[in-house]
Amino acid sequence: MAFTAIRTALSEGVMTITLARPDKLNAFTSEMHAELREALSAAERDDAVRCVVLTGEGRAFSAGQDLTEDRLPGPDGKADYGARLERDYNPLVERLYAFPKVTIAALNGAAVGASANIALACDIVLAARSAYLQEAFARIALVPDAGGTWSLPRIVGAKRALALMLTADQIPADELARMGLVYKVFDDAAFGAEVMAFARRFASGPAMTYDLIKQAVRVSEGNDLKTQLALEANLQRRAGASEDAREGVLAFREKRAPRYKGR
Ligand code: T3D
Repeated sequence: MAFTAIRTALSEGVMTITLARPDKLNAFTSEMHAELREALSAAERDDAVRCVVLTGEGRAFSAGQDLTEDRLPGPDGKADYGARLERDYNPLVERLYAFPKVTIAALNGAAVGASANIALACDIVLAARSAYLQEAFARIALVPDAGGTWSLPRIVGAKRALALMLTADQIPADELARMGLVYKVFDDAAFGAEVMAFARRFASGPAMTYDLIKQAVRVSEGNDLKTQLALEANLQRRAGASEDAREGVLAFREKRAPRYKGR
């Protein structure tokens, strides 16, 4: 499929998906959603892809939903603000949470509205120092969506999440890192190279184990300790039986770097 609203590039096991409507700060359209679905399916299918980086072209990661795009009609034929969420955003967010490979949101610039929350649905968020995140919804009298009311309180606590969502303030990258929303901040000039260097480690890592780690953390919020301990034992059984686990221990004993195959 030829893409127009995004670009994809595969390099050394890292699939970079770039939101590519820079003139409109990479605001999401139906077309962008469709292309992103296609790109994520391709990344999931392709064994050569070990890690997916989602980023934006130009000065923004993405400014959220394209506010000039017509709303989808509801059953009564009137504009229905929930319809696009149900059709496009909710499946995307669920898909990112369940994605079997490591996902990284690389915030090259502003991450606003739904796009801020799409970034938070990725496993790891990296940011350029000039980037900011803005739960901008209340400024246009809308409710945070794309999973923000679920993810933000879990990451920063309910009080801080409410402050971010009620004020709709722009939060700079260094502060995002202090809050735990961003894992690492890199200087703007080195951002692209730093993101690739960071992502490449997952390309040579134990892919199946990463998926199991993600599964464990994904369900931990809803589990009590006993259930989670039992799950860990099961997942460890699976990880321990993998070729990669044998290779990991062997490489340790032989004092060399492991050569993982992802199985
Ligand atoms: O269907 C539904 O609407 C429900 C779903 C909602 C989900 C959401 O994501 S709601 C939140 C939507 N996003 C926003 O409210 C952010 C809107 N944008 C802004 O507030 C500002 O653009 C920024 C603070 C992000 C950046 O400001 P600034 O001054 O750096 O840039 P700018 O000049 O405002 O924007 C540059 C261009 O991008 C400009 O186009 P132009 O005039 O040069 O042709 C601007 O209109 C365009 N742009 C920015 N954001 C959007 C957008 N175009 C369409 N949709 C946008 N969201």
